[in-house]
Amino acid sequence: MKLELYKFDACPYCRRLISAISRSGRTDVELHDIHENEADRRRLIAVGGKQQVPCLLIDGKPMYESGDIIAWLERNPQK
Ligand SMILES: N[C@@H](CCC(=O)N[C@@H](CS)C(=O)NCC(=O)O)C(=O)O
Repeated sequence: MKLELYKFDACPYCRRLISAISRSGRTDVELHDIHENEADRRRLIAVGGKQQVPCLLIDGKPMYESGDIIAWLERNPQK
């Protein structure tokens, strides 16, 4: 399963989420900073329909809302 997290550093929701990922020890979430990479910003809008972060692409399918993302990651631990 491919997991791609779209974020930017100043976003408090992103920071909370990335801390949770780090604490969990999982290493399967690829990070994409939309303030550092214009292609990533465009892809987020193209796939998700809006620029809001954090957004987790789960095999290319967007999930917004940090609380929902944290809950999904907890339900789907790294294999
Ligand atoms: N309820 C959302 C809030 C996310 C949010 O407000 N993200 C801000 C950045 S901190 C955002 O992407 N705003 C739109 C923008 O910057 O264009 C969550 O918990 O994920």
